[in-house]
Amino acid sequence: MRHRVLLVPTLAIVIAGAHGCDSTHIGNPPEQPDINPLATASIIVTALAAESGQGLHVPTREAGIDTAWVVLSDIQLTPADDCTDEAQIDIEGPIVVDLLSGTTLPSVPMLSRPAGVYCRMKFKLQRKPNATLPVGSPPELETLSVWVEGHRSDGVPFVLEEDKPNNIVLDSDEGRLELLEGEQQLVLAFDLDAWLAPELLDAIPDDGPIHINATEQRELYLGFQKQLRLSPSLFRDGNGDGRLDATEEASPLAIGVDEAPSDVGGRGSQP
Ligand SMILES: [Ca+2]
Repeated sequence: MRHRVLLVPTLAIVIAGAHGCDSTHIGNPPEQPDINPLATASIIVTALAAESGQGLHVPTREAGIDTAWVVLSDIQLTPADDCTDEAQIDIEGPIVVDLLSGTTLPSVPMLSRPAGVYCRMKFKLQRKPNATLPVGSPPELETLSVWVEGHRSDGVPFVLEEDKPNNIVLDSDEGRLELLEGEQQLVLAFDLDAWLAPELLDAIPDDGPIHINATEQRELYLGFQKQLRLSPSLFRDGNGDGRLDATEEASPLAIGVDEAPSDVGGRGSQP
């Protein structure tokens, strides 16, 4: 049985600012009123630690998720002043994440962004076409974008195998998603409890292993796909301790929305 997920800062995304001023004034006095300040952020990618007492991802329940890996790519932040501007990919990936341990492969990617307000974060759960998986990745991720293993309350094991790419959109409102000048730490956390409906899982007359994928256990699978889009949220780790306390968790910067996965490309099967 898994215990409360530790939030381990293994995926650090450094967001350093670009300046928007004219830099040709060599020799001029150091007037810099229009220079956007620099924002530097590390991002932890992990599972949301469940405290509700319900769901598959809490120690108090007999059932549980024992393994949960995803492959992220094409992470992008969209500035609020032009929320249609999606030209910039901040991190291409693929980044392989063990959500239960917070382990990420490969090492830390870097990117540059100015401080300011952003309207959304987007990324894909897929292996980029022709991209090689990082060393140490589970072989299952050669063909899957999400791979989960767990067991029901009666001990019957299940395997969730997502071989389709999924476009994830986290929308922000009221300027919550702000990159502050200087260093900060953010947490991208998936609510694993929402991925599989326990009542559907428990109702399957099977002694396992139960396979949930595009062709097996269709109802569970389709529910998973929707919840996958809704389950991630981006938080600010205000005190930088690598964990979300109740106050931090109560104020997400952006949350997943059930947006049709058609605008970032990548419909269809994995390469
Ligand atoms: Ca914290």
